[in-house]
Amino acid sequence: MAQPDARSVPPAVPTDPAAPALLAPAPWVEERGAKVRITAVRTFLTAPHGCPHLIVRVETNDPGLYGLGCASDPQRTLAVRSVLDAYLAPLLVGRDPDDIEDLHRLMLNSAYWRGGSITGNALGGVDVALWDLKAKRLGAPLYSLFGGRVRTRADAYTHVDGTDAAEIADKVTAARERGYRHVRVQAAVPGSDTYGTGAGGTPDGRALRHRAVPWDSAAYVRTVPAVLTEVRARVGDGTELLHDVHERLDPRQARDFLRRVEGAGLYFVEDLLAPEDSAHFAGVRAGSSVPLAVGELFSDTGQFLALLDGPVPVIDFARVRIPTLGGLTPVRKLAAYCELRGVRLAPHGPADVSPVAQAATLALDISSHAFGVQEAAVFKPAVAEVFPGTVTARDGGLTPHETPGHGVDFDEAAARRHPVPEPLEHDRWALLRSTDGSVQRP
Ligand code: GCO
Ligand code: MG
Repeated sequence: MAQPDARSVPPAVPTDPAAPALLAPAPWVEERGAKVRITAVRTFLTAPHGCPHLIVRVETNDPGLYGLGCASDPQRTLAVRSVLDAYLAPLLVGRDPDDIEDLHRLMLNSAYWRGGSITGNALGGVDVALWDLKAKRLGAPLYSLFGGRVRTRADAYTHVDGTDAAEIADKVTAARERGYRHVRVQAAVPGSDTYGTGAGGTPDGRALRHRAVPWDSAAYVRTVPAVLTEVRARVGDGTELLHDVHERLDPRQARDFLRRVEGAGLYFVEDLLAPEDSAHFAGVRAGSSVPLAVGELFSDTGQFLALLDGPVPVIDFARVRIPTLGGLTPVRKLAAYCELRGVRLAPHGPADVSPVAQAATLALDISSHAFGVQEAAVFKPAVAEVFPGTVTARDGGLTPHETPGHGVDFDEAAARRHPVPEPLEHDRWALLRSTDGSVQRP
């Protein structure tokens, strides 16, 4: 039968499930006589935590068999959804969901041009759903497909922030009492915008149209290392303290920051440099013993290789974000390489990563020797209503479900009760300017 003209624009909604896939299935599928077929790839937008979550549901001709993935990119939600609805859904309908590697490469090639967070998150959403589906078919928890457990739980870190060392130290102590051994500390800087200290919106939750104060790198470098060092003095050595620079320093300022913060004994400093300045990690690293974590802004696993290769890796932790990197399929390969290179995983996981993605990440955490620590979102109560099975940290750790799949479900009716805000606030990171008026990396 003649294949439809490959130049025809794919429908925005899945084609008739009984129709053959747009392009010929893999050669072996017919011989295998596989019975399960993808009948739809559906996308859902919901915001029970306030930030938009984009969920992918891969459905099959077995009504009870479906997989769930997360394609959440708060900055480009509608673009990612369009890639899924207009391009990936029609490509996948009619195919056998079993051959995840084949389908991942098929989806990647279908875009032709590589990379970017929009493509990454769209592929990532489908990929996690396919792994969830496969595990459900096999009746096994997802981590079991990755070789089983290597640890009982994934150590997690929580966030605290404040204006002075005394206040922050009290919050660190409170986090310890909740069982966390790892705590990320962010400190406000008088007269400067700062990341992670609640300056992201107005008191009534409206999106900022501009930042009230500019970012002042010099003030940040003068202030924050001293606060972190005093927090360490107050809380003692029993707690792992982390800090996120959030890509706001240039290489010179980064070297100065590390010199000043040596005495705080940090577990890691995150995003010390912007991705565009990654070539400077080797030089920055040479002058300091402070552990470095980077990667949440990377949309291709290849961006890590420059930091992992060479005589000695120039980072200590890979901050992988599974949706953005295209799902578990590529990230599992990166995790294996990290293990070989002695670099630890510190997967990204604030509240703008949905509980579906968190559960998928947890399957990797629990089965990889490279795992180090997991960022753990503290979700609002409504999240568990939309995502039954949401994993929450207990005593500073996360434990995966033993049920088949990643263990998190999706309640469509509940999701509709928590619609995404209109218009979608997506330019929070474009509003920041530095003291000289130039646009500041967020
Ligand atoms: C982190 C990250 C987040 C990002 C957010 C962007 O370390 O958790 O830096 O806070 O800013 O995920 O959408
Ligand atoms: Mg970060």
